[in-house]
Amino acid sequence: MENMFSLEGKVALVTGGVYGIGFAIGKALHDAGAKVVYNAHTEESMNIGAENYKAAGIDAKGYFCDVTDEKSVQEMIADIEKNYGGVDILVNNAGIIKRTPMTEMAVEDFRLVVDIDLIAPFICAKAVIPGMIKKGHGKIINICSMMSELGRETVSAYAAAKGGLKMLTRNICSEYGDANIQCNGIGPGYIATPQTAPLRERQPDGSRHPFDQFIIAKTPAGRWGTPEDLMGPAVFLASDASNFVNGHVLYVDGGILAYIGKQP
Ligand code: NAP
Ligand code: GCO
Repeated sequence: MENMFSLEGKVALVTGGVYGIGFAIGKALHDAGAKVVYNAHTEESMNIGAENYKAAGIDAKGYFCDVTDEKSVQEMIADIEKNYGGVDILVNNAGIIKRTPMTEMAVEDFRLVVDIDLIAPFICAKAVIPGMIKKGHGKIINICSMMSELGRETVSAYAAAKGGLKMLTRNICSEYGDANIQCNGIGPGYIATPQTAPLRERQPDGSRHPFDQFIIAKTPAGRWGTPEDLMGPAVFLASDASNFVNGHVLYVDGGILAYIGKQP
């Protein structure tokens, strides 16, 4: 059983894997035996990534690369192939959110969210699939969201992109399943990371943010998730243990999607 979860000899690329969910997944894949490679698109994030992996005692390789830039992604993948033998596991983690009511949202902002959260996973998957076909195996994990299923005020672009990412996941499965490539999603619930920090800010009187209270009440587990909650599911979907799981989104949400909510 233990060997089914081993990633020994595998190379894993985690996009934007410098902190938050991406870093926790990078660490999990390393702990399971993989060589971890990540990318960042700013000097600051490159430095944070280098410090975080060093502090965790992990010899990870960082690339300076914006996931929306196809040429830069292709160059990164070619370098990984040359120096580490190609990508066995791709985790499309890099992502952003903009919280703006739809009728006030600039089309440029909507496009930017779709560019990073949907088109970049296409660019990265397109870049690694030929190498995976040659190897005879591959795992692609797309980091989806509650918003792959649900809407809410202010997140139209994010929900459109993450809903699209769920369908890109199913389509990669449909198109490349016969090449022994498994493409699945992880749909994290509400996870405490910099992305959600504004939703957890304390109020001037010291009380919890109303959204924070709402999420605690809406989550059967009664708490926010942590990046560490995603480590086991990521190893499962990256390993041989999930070889017949394809086109699936594994929601790791403390039960949010199962729950209608408390009676007022
Ligand atoms: P985060 O803390 O904001 O981290 C996102 C990472 O993506 C950062 O390292 C960021 O780098 C990087 N990134 C953004 N644009 C990029 C680009 N163009 N090229 C390369 N890297 C880029 O977010 P997180 O909460 O860990 O979220 C990680 C993923 O999980 C995202 O896809 C997010 O949508 C998804 N997710 C999060 C939650 C949650 O509750 N936190 C729930 C469901 C899904 P910079 O900081 O340098 O921009
Ligand atoms: C929001 C949140 C979310 C989460 C996450 C939920 O404003 O509603 O930021 O969308 O980050 O993706 O799964």
